[in-house]
Amino acid sequence: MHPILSISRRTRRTPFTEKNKAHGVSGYTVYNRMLLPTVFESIEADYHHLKEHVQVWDVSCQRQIEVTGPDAAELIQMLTPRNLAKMKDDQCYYLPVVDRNGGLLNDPVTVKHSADRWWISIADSDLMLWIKGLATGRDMNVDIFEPDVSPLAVQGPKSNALMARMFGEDIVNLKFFRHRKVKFMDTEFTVARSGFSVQGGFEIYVEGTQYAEPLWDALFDAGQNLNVRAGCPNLIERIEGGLLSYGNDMTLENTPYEAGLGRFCKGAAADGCIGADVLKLELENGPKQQIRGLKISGKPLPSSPTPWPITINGARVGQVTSAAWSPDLQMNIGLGMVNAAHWEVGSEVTVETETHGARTATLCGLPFV
Ligand code: THG
Repeated sequence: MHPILSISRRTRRTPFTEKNKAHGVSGYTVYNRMLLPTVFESIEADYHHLKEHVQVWDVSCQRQIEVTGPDAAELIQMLTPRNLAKMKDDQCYYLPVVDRNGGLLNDPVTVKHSADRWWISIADSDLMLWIKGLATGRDMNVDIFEPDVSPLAVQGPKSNALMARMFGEDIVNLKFFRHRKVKFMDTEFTVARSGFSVQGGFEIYVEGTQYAEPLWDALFDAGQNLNVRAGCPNLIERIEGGLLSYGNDMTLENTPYEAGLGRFCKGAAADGCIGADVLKLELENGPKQQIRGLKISGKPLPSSPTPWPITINGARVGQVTSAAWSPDLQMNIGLGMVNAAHWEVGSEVTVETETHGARTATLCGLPFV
């Protein structure tokens, strides 16, 4: 028997929950204490559709933390080793956020509206408490709160076509990780070119609940002959694309260098962010382990909530944290942390699955596609 997950008021619904149901959602997870769809038809069918057409995703669980006030820019820079000095008011940045040990607290997308108004679009951890604590401890002049904003992603190769029909041709000129305002009915929304797939697309930051269902319906009306469907972040597609999931592929136990996010940490020491000295040392000495892709042999493997040990001659050298069968690559692909002594791309390792025995695997770089 499969036990069910009981949902109560503590698990927040979203402004799109009824729409997901109407469009056949068949699996959910909980993310930032909010519902996040994981499956509609099947993970494989959803995957093929995402790579060919266009999908509308309820990613309301990517909650925003709004930071406003004269000290906002200074506070945000304290959070991250990524240098924000050149960030423009219409940019989004992917930001590693670390503690004093260099451990990852979250990996949000940050939306800069102006020097004194930011949204931090968080992954699954209680980052607002950390930020409020810092601001309190340093007596900074800022307001920090979770606004009523629910991101709706439009992802897939036909996302340009759908967004152009909705908001006018000029929207296709929006560059990667830039944002602008678009009009809808008698309101306007921030739209960015971003999203948790590598198929291309947009994220609409829907403010309030009043316009959520009308916006959803308008997208489906406009996308009818584009074969638009309701969808969600897809496990297979995001592994192929090398997109990491906080809490799965990296946790507080990992540094940004271990997670392969070193390219987002330039200037860490110079900017004196929290954890800068630890990260500087790690940059000099190299991390003790690092994320790798794994090509795992044999028949399709199910995904597992428990990491699979990676071994060489019986000795543990790492663990697989996400895995799936890729229909397009016709192999099992995975993401895992591997110790420095064994992390060379091309190395042969063994993956000890829980239910399907030991499989040979080869380490590779990311992304897969
Ligand atoms: N969109 C928004 N908020 C989010 C996510 C999102 N918050 C939670 C979670 N997803 C954060 N994680 C990621 C991980 C990767 C990317 C975005 C969010 C991503 N990475 C690209 C890459 O690694 O190739 C590009 C990064 C860059 O060049 O800046 O897009 O999806 N709003």
